[in-house]
Amino acid sequence: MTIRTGTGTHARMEDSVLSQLSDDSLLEYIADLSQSQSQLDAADYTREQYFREKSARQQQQDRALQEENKQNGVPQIFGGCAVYINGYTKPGRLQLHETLVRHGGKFIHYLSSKRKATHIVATNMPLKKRKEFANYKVVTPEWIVESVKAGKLLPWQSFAHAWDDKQPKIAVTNCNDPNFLNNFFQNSRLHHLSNWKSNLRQNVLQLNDSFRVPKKKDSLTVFHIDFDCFFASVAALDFPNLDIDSDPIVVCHGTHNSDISSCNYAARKYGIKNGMWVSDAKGFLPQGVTLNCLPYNFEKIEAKSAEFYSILRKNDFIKFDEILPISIDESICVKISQSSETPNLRDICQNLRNEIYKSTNCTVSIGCSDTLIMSRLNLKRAKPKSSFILFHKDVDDTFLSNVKLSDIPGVGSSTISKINALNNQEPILENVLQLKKVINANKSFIGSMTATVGNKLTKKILLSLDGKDDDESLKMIYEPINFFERKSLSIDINWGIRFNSIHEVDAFIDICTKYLVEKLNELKKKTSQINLKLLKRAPNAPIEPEKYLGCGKCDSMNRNSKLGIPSNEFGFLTTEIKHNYRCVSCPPNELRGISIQFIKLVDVPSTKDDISKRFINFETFQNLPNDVKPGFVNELKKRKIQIKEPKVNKYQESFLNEIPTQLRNEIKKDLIINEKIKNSEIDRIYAKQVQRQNSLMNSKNHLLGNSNESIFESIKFQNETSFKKICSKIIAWVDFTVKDNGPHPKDLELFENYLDKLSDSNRVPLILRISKLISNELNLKSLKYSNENGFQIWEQQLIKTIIPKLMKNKHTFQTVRKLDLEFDL
Ligand code: DCP
Ligand code: MG
Ligand code: MG
Repeated sequence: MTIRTGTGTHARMEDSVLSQLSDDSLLEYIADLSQSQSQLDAADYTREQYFREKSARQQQQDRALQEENKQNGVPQIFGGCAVYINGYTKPGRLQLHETLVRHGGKFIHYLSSKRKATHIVATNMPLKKRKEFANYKVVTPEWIVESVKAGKLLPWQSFAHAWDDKQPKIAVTNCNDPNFLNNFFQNSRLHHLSNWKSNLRQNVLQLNDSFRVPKKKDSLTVFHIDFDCFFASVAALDFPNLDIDSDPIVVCHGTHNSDISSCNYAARKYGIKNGMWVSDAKGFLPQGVTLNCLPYNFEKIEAKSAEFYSILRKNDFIKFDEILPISIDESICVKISQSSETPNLRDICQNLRNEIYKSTNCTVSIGCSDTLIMSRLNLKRAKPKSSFILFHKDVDDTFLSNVKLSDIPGVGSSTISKINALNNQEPILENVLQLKKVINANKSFIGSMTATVGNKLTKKILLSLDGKDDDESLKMIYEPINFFERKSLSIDINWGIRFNSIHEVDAFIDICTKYLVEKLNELKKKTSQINLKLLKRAPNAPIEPEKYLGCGKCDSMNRNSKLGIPSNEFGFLTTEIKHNYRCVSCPPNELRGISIQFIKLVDVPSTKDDISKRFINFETFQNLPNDVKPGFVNELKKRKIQIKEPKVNKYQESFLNEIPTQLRNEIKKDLIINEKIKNSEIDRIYAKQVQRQNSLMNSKNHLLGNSNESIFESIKFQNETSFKKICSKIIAWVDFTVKDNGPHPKDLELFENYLDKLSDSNRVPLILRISKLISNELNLKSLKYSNENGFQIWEQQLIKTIIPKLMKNKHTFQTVRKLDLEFDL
């Protein structure tokens, strides 16, 4: 049978239509065509026409069916949806078609540019099709089935194909793409959270005028206010069909291998928790209950949060003295209590909650008390959609029995298991009341707790049993500016990291550093410490983890460097980080995550101070050892530090004028030196450098036994004490004995003795040095003598005796290697 294809461009378009057909529809088409062939005016009838006619016929039938169902009161939940069904589906195409039409949807016969489908339904989605359908909402047939069951249109995202799990949905998936970082940030909730938090905190610092910081003697009322399942509530606003109170809703990037950032209380009812994987969460639901997976709406989240904070600042019920930002969805508000009035806290909480709901359409819960810890515990108790008020003096056993140990801030699973171990696991302590009883029954328990979890935490836990705060937590209230000040800055990427070469890693480090330096400059800060944290694929983990471009199971490695002086210079910082990368052993292709932290931020002095400090005295420079001068000249130029003589200040000037010239010059010199020590950065760099060199020298001397201060004696071998000479002797010895029957057993015994002494006194690098020398020597001789008895004895000696001595002292070996000692032998 031949099928007419028309001509020219027309024909090409038709081919594209054909290629979109599933096997079923193609067969259907051929059958149809052959049946009606006799009726056709063969010359004009093209596939295009055929489909148009068939489609029109079909739509007519569909409309009739739809109308009938509508009359019978079948809910028209798919109104506005135009659905194309691709390929083999389960349930089958006909059944889906009918279900869809009965419930108000439009069935699209074939895809063309003219006829836009709103959704594509498919059970399987081969790679080629994924690309082709990249701009469509592609769902599994369950979307239709489950929506009908639920009697309402469920969000398509919950049924999107698993390949939607790529975290950033935009096509930039390569960490070597210059836009990668922006893309990652746009889609990373953790990045958003940390950014929002720091902006909120920055605002606190700026708004400090409108604050009234309480004094220690003031009595306080603390309101801890937090949105209920914040991301989920905000996301649900875009899906009016869903009921936040009864439909299980989660917010995540995909429908399978992605984690849940927020789940609503209807989902929590089944055991689902924030942070779980979607695929795991689905397993918690009984049959017939659908998990609604909604996408992030970062813009809306930010807007809702802004409304929230604005109501806290301005409302008709209470003027807070402090509004402390804990996070995007959470604030601690403090009111200094006036003894003259007793406010109706219940009303205040209720009014605040109403007001926030009116404005944001999302609910908050409030914990209210006279201490921080109690307001936090009350908040837990209040959740969701309510408030709870209890002052610390009213804490009773019933309340404590409802507080889990993990509810106390700073108490995590490790602390809990330590405490349980102290109690011999009998009974397992779950709530705070149980702990209180153990402590009351056994006064020595506090001592044991202090010894295992530390003094600070023990104190904090004991205080919270009485609903009281520790001093550390109270700093938030009494020193808010200091508390909320930015103390570190970081970038953390654990998705999409795939490198092939060190150059790619370096380029990426440049991008990250540039980002951090921009932030530093915005904050007008410098960093004095850098930490590089890497995630390296765990040895047993697959090359590609389940989560698309995720980090999978990893080992984490860390490298910290304290900078001699705080810096905000891109070149300097990025070099330091690249150096750190080279210090940890992680090949580029094993890297799965990079995190860079700038720790201990310090203020950049105002420009005026800065300039006055940016000089170095000529004498200081002159006094530097000649070999370090050129290096410093470059460094000074780079930092725009000038070499010049500082002026003596006015007071000093008038004092100096009073004394005889000779003496005056002496004193002036002294003053200048002192001034320079106080002011110039270079002295500190220099002092650091000298200190570092000295400590290297000391280690080296110690190892070689050269130093007078070394507590170890130099070790003798063959009546030699100089390590250099000992090495020469060993080489000569090897050289002489590889050729025939090998070293004399007696000599070997003495040699081994010497190695043991080195090892026992932690001089492992020297053993390393010796083993390298012998190994080199054997390599050189291998061509000629590898069959000789002597050669083989030496080889065995190296592998069985010398190298094991290195491993015996593995710890020292590694530490010393880190020092990177060079022996000039
Ligand atoms: N969030 C996140 N990842 C985290 C912590 C928080 O994505 N590791 C987001 C999602 C949350 C929002 O921040 O919705 C607020 O965090 P909460 O801890 O307040 O959690 P919820 O508001 O979701 O729930 P709850 O009702 O328990 O406050
Ligand atoms: Mg919350
Ligand atoms: Mg919160």
